[in-house]
Amino acid sequence: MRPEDITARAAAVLRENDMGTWTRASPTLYPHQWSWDSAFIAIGLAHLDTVRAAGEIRSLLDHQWENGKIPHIVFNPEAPPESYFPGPEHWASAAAAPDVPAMTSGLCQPPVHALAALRILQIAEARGEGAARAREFLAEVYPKLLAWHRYLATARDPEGSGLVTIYHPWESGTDNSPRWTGALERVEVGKIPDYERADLGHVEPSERPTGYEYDRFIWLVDVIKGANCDDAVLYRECPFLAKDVLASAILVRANEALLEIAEIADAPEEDRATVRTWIERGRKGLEERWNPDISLCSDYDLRAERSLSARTIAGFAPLIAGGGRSDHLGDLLRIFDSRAFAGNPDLRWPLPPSTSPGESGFQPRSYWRGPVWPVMNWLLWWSLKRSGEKKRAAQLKSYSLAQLLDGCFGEYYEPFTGEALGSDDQSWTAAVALDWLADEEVAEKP
Ligand code: 9WN
Repeated sequence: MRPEDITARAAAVLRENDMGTWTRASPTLYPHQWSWDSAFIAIGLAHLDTVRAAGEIRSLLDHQWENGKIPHIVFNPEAPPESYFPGPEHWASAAAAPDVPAMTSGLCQPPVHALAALRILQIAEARGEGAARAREFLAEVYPKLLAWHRYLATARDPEGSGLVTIYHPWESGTDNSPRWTGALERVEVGKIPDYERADLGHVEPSERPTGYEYDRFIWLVDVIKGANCDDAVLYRECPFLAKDVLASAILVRANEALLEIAEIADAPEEDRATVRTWIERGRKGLEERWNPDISLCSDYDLRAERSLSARTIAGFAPLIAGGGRSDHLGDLLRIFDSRAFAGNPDLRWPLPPSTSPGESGFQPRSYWRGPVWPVMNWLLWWSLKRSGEKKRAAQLKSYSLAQLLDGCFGEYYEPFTGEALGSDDQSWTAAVALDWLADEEVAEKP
């Protein structure tokens, strides 16, 4: 593909996956609407049509739970039951409570939504069209975003630690990452009925989580359903209970975006004071999870009361949250450039693998255990830019775009060969490409 064709191809991928008011994550592997995918997709869509981009987030928020939770999947009623497992029928019993919207999963994913919503306005301003409507949209969704962040700051952080608790690796969005190996090993699988994995019909099994991992994923879904997704019960009983530093870092930045949205929505000062407390608490919580042995941030297993110290891209959480200690930023940049990540001399492109090649759980083809994820590079690029690391950011962007010249818009890439893996025509890959390509024009507050 020629560089000048990327924009048109990326737009075509989003069109192909457009289901009218929402976008499926990919054409076959993921026929539903995923929470954090949708947020990234909205950023890409905004470069094509800011009204449609706002609609993407609105359609997700239409399925928000009463308690503020944004479900990790909103199921497509038209998708055949065998197209994705576990599908809506599997989750139905969790939605027993009358206030739970039908056709949603009971989990959640990292809170990128406020960032995406605000970016729609920034893009509208850069394009010189639709800014007034984007502002109206932000005022409209502000209470929902506030409720979402409040849910994360309370039900998912009863300790007031500033860190988000998850009940399932799917909630981290980095499902089979070595981040969770230790915590998953401690999960004893109970009785689960036979199940058939739909993903293996679409993707090479070596590129997907293993059967061992899936049994634990499905067992945890059953435990969560069995507790009717009640956070207090899950806090007591869920065998997997962990503090996720990546989701927590994203929440810090999302809260900063929410403060800007609060201004547009003319929200009461009391709300803003609360959001400022969450930001402060989040940065403090991440500081406490700094692991000097690996110069990265570590997740925490609340059940085993111990650190989960794998070297993965989630460890860059303080860079993503921003505003942390400058000596830690220096350490993070050193690790980022080192052979543990983007400086590894064997890489096809100097782009950080999802798991460090020096880590024992590293596997270059297996999903979050090693492949390079364009969407993660977008997050790191955006964070580097916001930290004033313009040169590194520019390099990350240009190599990421070079990687996408294969025209596959892969879900993830083999780090040493650059081969596209997982699903092709993955919506969020196309979306971040569109944002990279339009980058120069979009202004953001530092
Ligand atoms: C489970 C849709 C989602 C992403 C996740 C990614 C993968 C699902 C799966 O696909 O997870 O939620 O079936 O493997 O890990 O980050 O949101 O693209």
